[in-house]
Amino acid sequence: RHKFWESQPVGQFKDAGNPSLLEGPIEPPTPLSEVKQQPYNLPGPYEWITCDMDTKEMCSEVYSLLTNNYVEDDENMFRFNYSKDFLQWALRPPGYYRSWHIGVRVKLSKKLVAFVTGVPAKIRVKDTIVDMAEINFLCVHKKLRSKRLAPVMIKEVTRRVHLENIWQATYTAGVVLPTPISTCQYWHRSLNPKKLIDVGFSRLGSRMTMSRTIKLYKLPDSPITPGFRKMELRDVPAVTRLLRGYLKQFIVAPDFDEKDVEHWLLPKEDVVDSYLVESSETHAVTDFCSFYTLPSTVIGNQNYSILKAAYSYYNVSTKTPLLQLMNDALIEAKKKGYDVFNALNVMENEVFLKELKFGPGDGQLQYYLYNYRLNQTLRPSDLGLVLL
Ligand code: NHW
Ligand code: EN5
Repeated sequence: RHKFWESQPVGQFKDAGNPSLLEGPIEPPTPLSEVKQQPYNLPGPYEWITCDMDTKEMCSEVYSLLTNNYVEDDENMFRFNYSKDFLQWALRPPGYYRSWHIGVRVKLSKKLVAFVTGVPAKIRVKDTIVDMAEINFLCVHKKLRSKRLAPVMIKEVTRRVHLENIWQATYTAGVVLPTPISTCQYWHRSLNPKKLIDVGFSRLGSRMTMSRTIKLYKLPDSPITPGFRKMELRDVPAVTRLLRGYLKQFIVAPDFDEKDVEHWLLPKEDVVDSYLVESSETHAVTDFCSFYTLPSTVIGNQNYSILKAAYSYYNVSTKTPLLQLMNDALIEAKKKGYDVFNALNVMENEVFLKELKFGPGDGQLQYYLYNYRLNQTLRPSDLGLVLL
């Protein structure tokens, strides 16, 4: 069934629930001198490149490959359209390795035809903080699909991660592979219902008119919570404390320091938005919410070419009810012109999804660990991790 994945150090379907298998690394690290020093072989016409994401030219090439060939929904109506600024942000966090930004070109034409990336992250699994790679943006050009290029891409990124003495990874995918640590559901909150219906993202409910639908999803013009404002650089220490305290309760979560919070959560226009609640009395930061911007190309529509989507990222409530905090996030996203606000049922998100009129999507997201065994499937609410 899974010729490639059956050969990899990942939990296998046949091992599910076998208590004699211990939690933790599946294979021990090998001495660095034993890591393969040469890249894996590619079919003759292709060559490996390391992508320098500092340059506009490289960013543009990657952007074009992904914009035309990356993830689509199951009916091929929408395709993720990560912006160049987003890619630069996603791929250059603190401590990133340029060697983990891997491309494949056609030797003759120099055309970029495949891509995969890793970025380093400290991920806590239960009580253990593990140095990992977060693997993302695996993409093979549509014309080169089903030629077993993906396993070569995965083996090559694995090799380059090993060369940095890192032996575990985490990744998410829409497809089921051996074997998910958790299966999560996408939920969607309409902000611009008329456009969503026009492009086929959502459907007019039965016994609903367009004007009733628009009214149903109406939001106030500005946030309701006193002290709600955009996060600033000076807030990094307080937000780091708040977030670290919050993420402790989850079984799998990132271990963020101040440098990470500055990178991942300080607002960056059209990439990541973060808000907090500052107490008027103590000036303490009591609550936090954030979302990232990931538009999708609308594949065959006469009227619209882009769907502007916000994705719920990290949220923490200690004083403001999470419901009210997220309602304020929806209001900000609406003000900024987003068409839809998406969220996974991870962390405590279940408490606001239905109440704030999110509806379940047709997509799921599987979470995975590489070379790390967990003896239980986790509930989405056990996950404190959001990958881009
Ligand atoms: S998930 C998004 C992945 N990208 C897309 O869906 C874009 C559109 N699709 C494509 O570009 C986020 C191609 O269809 C891809 C597959 C490239 C997906 N993950 O070349 P073949 C990520 O980026 C397996 C892992 O013939 P293809 C996370 C498949 O099961 N494996 O297929 C990435 C089969 O193996 P099997 C996937 O369609 C995590 C084999 O690939 C996969 O031309 C990567 C077939 O290869 C997926 N999303 O290309 C793992 N989709 O055993 C990182 C298919 O079943 C692991 N496959 O025979 C950790 C590494 C680091 C470790 C460090 C210690
Ligand atoms: C790793 N970082 O399927 C990323 N999206 O539900 C890779 N559906 O947008 C992970 N099919 O349900 C990839 N509208 C996994 C996701 C791939 C993309 C994907 C789904 C998630 C999605 C939409 C559009 C469906 C179009 C037809 C959807 C319904 C919305 C409706 C709004 C009103 C209330 C009820 C729900």
